[in-house]
Order: sequence, then structure tokens, then C-alpha cells
Amino acid sequence: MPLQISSLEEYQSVYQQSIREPEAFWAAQAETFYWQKKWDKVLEWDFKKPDVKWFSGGKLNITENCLDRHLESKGDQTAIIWEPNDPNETVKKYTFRELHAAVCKAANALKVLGIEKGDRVCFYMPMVPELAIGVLACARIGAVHSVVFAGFSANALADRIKDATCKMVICSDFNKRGQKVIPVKSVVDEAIALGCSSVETVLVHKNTGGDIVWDEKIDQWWHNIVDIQTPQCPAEPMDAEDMLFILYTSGSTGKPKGVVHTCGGYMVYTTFSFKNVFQYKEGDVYWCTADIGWITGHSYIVYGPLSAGATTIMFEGVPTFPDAGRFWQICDKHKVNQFYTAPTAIRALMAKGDEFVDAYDLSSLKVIGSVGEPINEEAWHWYNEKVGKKRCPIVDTWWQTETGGIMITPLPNITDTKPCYAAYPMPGIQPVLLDSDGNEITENEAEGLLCVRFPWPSMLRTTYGDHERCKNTYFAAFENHYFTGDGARRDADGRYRIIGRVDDVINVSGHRMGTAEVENAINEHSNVVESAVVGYPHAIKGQGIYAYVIVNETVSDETVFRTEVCEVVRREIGAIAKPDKIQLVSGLPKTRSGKIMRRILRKIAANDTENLGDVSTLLNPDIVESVIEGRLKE
Ligand code: 7RM
Repeated sequence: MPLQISSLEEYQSVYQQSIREPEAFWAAQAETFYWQKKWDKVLEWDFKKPDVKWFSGGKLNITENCLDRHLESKGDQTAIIWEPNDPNETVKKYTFRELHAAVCKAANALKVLGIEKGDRVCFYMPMVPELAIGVLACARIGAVHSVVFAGFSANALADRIKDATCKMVICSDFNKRGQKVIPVKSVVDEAIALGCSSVETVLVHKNTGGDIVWDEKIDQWWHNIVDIQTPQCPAEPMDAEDMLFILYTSGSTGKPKGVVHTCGGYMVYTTFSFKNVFQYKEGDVYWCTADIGWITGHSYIVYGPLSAGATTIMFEGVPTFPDAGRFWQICDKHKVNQFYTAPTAIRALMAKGDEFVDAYDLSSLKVIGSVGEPINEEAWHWYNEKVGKKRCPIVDTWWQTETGGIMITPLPNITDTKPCYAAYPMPGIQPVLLDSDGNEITENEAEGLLCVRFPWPSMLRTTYGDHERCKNTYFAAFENHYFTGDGARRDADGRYRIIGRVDDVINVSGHRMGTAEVENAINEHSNVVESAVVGYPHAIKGQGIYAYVIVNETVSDETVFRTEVCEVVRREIGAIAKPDKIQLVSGLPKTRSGKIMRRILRKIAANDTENLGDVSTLLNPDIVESVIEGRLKE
């Protein structure tokens, strides 16, 4: 197992060593894993290309580290606790031995269905054990998984399947979310009908039962094929730099990018960070409420915890079913020791009243975490007092799909915590603040663009099928730096506070969304001429989506029009991208070169129109007043 830091002095000295001798530091961590063959070189890097290789020449299989290596010492320990949507249904538990067998069977099934090393397999599934099993089965045989959050639309799914030329899609028949039953297989059918010609097989896990359309030519039942396989499957030898998975994420341009993570460095960093950030101890029960469709689920439900030999909970349902006490009921029921969730969930539950949290025994909790967006002070205090009872440090963890693992965070009971501060860099992480000219801001009590100046093992290697895009998005803005897209502040003691995105990415309920992506969707409405989307402060979601829309023909019923626009967005991207507010405008403020002045639109959406700055240089200064007049309040 990698090092687990236990005191402030140790953090400080380990941090210093990790910066002074990064290769020696990470080699020592990597030594604690099971490698089929040791690496030749710890690190090679060039941010200009970018080209980053960790542990190259090393051979491993991440599933041998997540499963096989635990069999002897903890084969009978629970690896996954699955908590169903309906609290009255039966909990499922998999020991490491059972999970190993289940993964091997699924891996053999993938092989029978023609999946080979390097092939891409798309997952479009609810939070059921078969999702984790399927993902690990891919890793077992060297297939590359691309998990698509099951809230995305058929269009969005089809785009992702095509971009990665997936050979297979694994899905469920239906998903359960609270009281709703959501068709899933039919969405996959729709996506396939949009021309996903690479897909040879759709493997369907029967989750609820019920009528679905079946195409004998490509559809296969999971249980028909997986259940008859043998529970042993050799682990494919993977180069440390072979692809492990692709995960799509939104950027400031229209099309989501397929962030690529590789086997060796990702394994080392997610395990190391999991052990340290959550201070996980043998026998603890750990729960991250994320969906495996996002990076948080990949790194901190599946790979990090399992590789660390932890017991990890997978929750199928939603925080408010059957009522707003569900999270706390689960913590009580399974005696959860480390709990990791998103600020949007905390705010939503806080708004429902304290009685829901007060009704349960939360004395098992030791560490509580937050991820995905800035946590506001009020939510931080409520989380600290009501959930953590002021005895559980809050780890406000800052990281990204691209970073693979947690980058900046307090370490519980080791470093201090401060509301709204993600605080200190993890060992091996070298954050810097730059000004817009790329000069480093070295002093404290300063604000700047958050960059990283040295590679870390779990960083993205490329964006699938488009390396130039990776270079332009992350490595071109500032020479020899990875640019995060976030702005941050450093306080007098060196703690970091993440302010938020400085690009055209918004964060709605912890879901990352490109404004251009939403605009493209809105523009699909036949009566829309042009649109501009910005984020605005939203009490529960963090940011809401505010859309300014120019129409072609006068709209007779604005309510109907707004519903139609939302429907188009739902169809193009998914319900998570539906605008909260849609304002009809006769024009958009533009620069003389024709660029939309989002800065002004953001201020209007936030009702902060006092200091719009100089608008006289705009192409159409008069439009500003009319946009302000038409602003939507509630
Ligand atoms: C893990 C994840 C990444 C973006 C990132 C930030 C924002 C994430 C925090 C945060 C403030 C945090 N991956 N973000 N964590 N902002 N404090 N603790 O969320 O790729 O989906 O999003 O999320 O803007 O760039 S992500």
C-alpha cells in the first residue's frame, strides 16, 4: 500500500520531498503495487507536445491490484455494498472474492462477444453492481471503457459512441430513480439508429424487467452470456501507458472532449490520494455518492477504493427518495466512516430542514468530503455542524476529469480546514497562480489563473482522437504549464480557494457544461436565430443556466416557446442542460469584431447591472438597456 501520511510534520516533509525528488517519491509509491514487470523509466515529459509518460515499460493490470492482490488477506471482506433505490429492497454485498469472480465472468463474456484489447466499450447504465463489474471486466482484458452518464440524451450518447468508435454498448433495460422508472435500452436504440455503425453488440442487463424492443442481430442479454462463463480470466498485461478509459467532459467549445487516462499512473495516484484524503483505515466503510458516469465515480467509487482494499458503497437512488433523510439513513444503516458528496446535494438537503439529518445516528462518520464545485460558506457550516457534528474534518477536494485524482484538499486531522478553501496541494502536486500574461504570482494573498507546473501520475494524456485539441485546451495558454480553466486565490498561509471557471464552462449542480454546447442545442429550435448562454448564481444548483434568445418570427406564447426550447435541449444534450431562464431579446451585445460580450450578459443575469463597465465601444451599445429591461427575475 502507498504511504499514508499521519501528521502535519510528515505532510510537510513528504510534500517537500515529493517536489524535490518527484521521481523517487512516485517510484516509492508505485513499488507498493503489483506489477507484472517493473517499469524502465519513472517519468518522461514534455508539456509542449504534450507527451507525458509515467512508469513506461512497466506491465500491470489494474484489476489485479483492485482484486487479485487482496484475495489472500481479505478475500472475504466486503468490497462493494450496493444500496438499492428503494430502501425496502435487499442490499447486495460482494466480497473481494465474489467481485473477482463476477469480474472474470464478465471479462470472459466480453471476449466471447469479440471484444479485444484496445476495443472501446460504452456504458450507459444506472448505479447497479454490473456497472462496476463491467468497467473492471474491460480493464481485465485491456478493453477501453467509456462510461456515459445515463442522464444524457440519445443524441449526446450517439456523439460519444461515434467519437470513440465503440464496438459495444452495455446498458440496462430501465433505470430506477426515486419513484420514476426510466427507459434506457430505448435511448440506446435511438442512439444506434443515429448511425453508430461501429456498434456490433448491445449487451443488456435486466434491471427492472418490462417490455423493450429487441433486435436479435445486435442485442444480447447480460445474464444469458455472463452467467455461463468461468470465474477465472487471466489479467491482460497492460503497459503502464496503455489506455484505461475515456471519459467525455465539456469544455468551452461545442463538442465534449474524450479525456484519456492510462493504466499505471492513474492506479498509483487514485490509490494514494484515496488513502490519504479520506484517511481510510482497515475495516472502514466508505461512501461516495457520485455517479460512476462522472470522474468522481471512476476514481473514488471504483478504482481508488478497490485498489486500496476498501469497502465502497454504490447507491442506486437519489438523495430525496423516499425523503430528504435518505443519505443519512444510509450512513446510519451501513455505519459509514467516510462520506463524500457534492455541495449541490448538501444545499438541497439543507433546504429541506434539519429534522431529516437529526433523525439518524451519524456517530460512525470520521471524515466528510465535498467535490465538484465551490462550497459556499453557509453550506460548509451546515455540513460541519449538522452532518459532521463539528468532529469530522471537511475535505473540500478540488480536482477535474482531466486531473484523474484529487489535487488540492485538506488532509483530515493533519492539515487545518477553512470554509470555502480546498487548501493545500497533495504531495507531488505543484500548483501555481499565473496572471493573464503568464507571469507567476509568487506572493500570497493573491488571485490568479490556476495552473500546474509539473506532471503528476494521473493527469490526462490526450483527448481521444484529437491530440491537438488537448494541446490547445490545456498546454498552449501558458508555456510549460497545465492550465486548469479555474481561477483561484491563495491566502496568507498558502491555502487555495477555488473561485471558479474563467472560461465558458458553467457548473450546474456539479455538472460541467459548455455554454457553447447549450447554445448549439438551443439553436436547433426552428425559430431561434441566435442564442447566448451564461451561468448565474443559483441557491441550490450553484449556477443556473440563463439563455438569451433571438427569434425569427414573433413568439405568440412565450411559455410554450420556453417549453419547446427546453425540450430541444433535453433532446440534444439531456435534462441536466435545460435552461432555468430563457429571455427573448432583440439583439445580443457584441464587440466590433462580432464577439458576444458574455461579461455583460453574465452581469445582467446575476442582476448586477450597476457596474457594467464601458459599453460605448460595443457594436450595438443600445441593446444593453433593452436586455436589462427584459431581464427575468424569478
Ligand atoms: C471532480 C470534478 C471540474 C471543475 C473544476 C472546478 C470545479 C471541482 C471543486 C471545484 C471548487 C472544488 N470534475 N470544482 N471541485 N470548484 N471547489 N472543491 O468535479 O471535471 O466534472 O469538474 O469543477 O471548476 O474545474 S469535473
